[in-house]
Amino acid sequence: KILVIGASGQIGVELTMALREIYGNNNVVASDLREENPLLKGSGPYVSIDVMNKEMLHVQVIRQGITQIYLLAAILSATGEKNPGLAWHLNMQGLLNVLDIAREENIHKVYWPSSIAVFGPTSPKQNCPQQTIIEPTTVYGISKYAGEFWCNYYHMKYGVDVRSIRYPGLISYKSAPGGGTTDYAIEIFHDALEEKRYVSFLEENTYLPMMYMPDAIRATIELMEAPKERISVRTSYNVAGLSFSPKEIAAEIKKHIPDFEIIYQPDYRQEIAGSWPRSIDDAVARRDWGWKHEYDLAAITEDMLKNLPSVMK
Ligand code: VAH
Repeated sequence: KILVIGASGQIGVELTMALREIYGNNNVVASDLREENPLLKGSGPYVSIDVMNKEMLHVQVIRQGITQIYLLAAILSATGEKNPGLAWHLNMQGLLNVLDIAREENIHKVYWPSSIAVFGPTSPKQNCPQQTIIEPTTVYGISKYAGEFWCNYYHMKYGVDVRSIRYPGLISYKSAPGGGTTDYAIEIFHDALEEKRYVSFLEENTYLPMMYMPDAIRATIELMEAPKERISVRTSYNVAGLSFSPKEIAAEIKKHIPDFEIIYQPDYRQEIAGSWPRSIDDAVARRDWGWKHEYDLAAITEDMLKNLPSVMK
């Protein structure tokens, strides 16, 4: 039985839906601090869990007969810079609670996302490799990089089969984003449809590694289903989708909404975005477990503009 912690979040909702599709609704227990997301209501078990309450989490893992844990709960980059202490505490302690319970209860597999946010200004900007200089300059990046080493430690010392992916910015329409710097690439679609105008908090040529949610969900499942002998990285895998700038995504939207306009008013998130690579080298994930992304900017734009209206009403 699988437990998804953070099942009401941007990734959690879609990951829970995908896992239920594969393993059966009642074999995937959704949990969050917040209430159950409407898209999940009625499709399977839901329990309220605070990942910071280790004892309660431990009880639920035993009571629900959990054998796999997906930990999605975290405070993202932009929110994290406004609440450094809380971001560090939740992101770090939440992971340590899960890793400890996984060791004690012999949980078969654990999934925990890292992020391209681990890379800092001293990392290569283009095709940033799996192993390179990594000096994060955001609390979120620091917590994710430290978490990667804890995952590697629990695998090395206790044999916990924990696997991880460094997600790029994720674009989706089914559930709201969670306070990230890359959220502009989601907000732009909402505003294009509602107002035909978007005020971008990043400068026009800020290239960032991005990925459409269907690709990210598929990457997660493919990694978790890969034979353990294929897994050579027990910190976290680079995976790449595409890279684009606010200027480029705006131009793509204009192909569908000709009078759409964008203006640029960079804020504190510009510095965060500027510290990250422009593109990622995912050769190791491709070699180890056959990763390959599918959605390009044209396909993402078309799918977002087609599906967002039905979600926004
Ligand atoms: C954020 N969406 O912006 C997340 C992600 C690479 C970015 O980690 O914080």
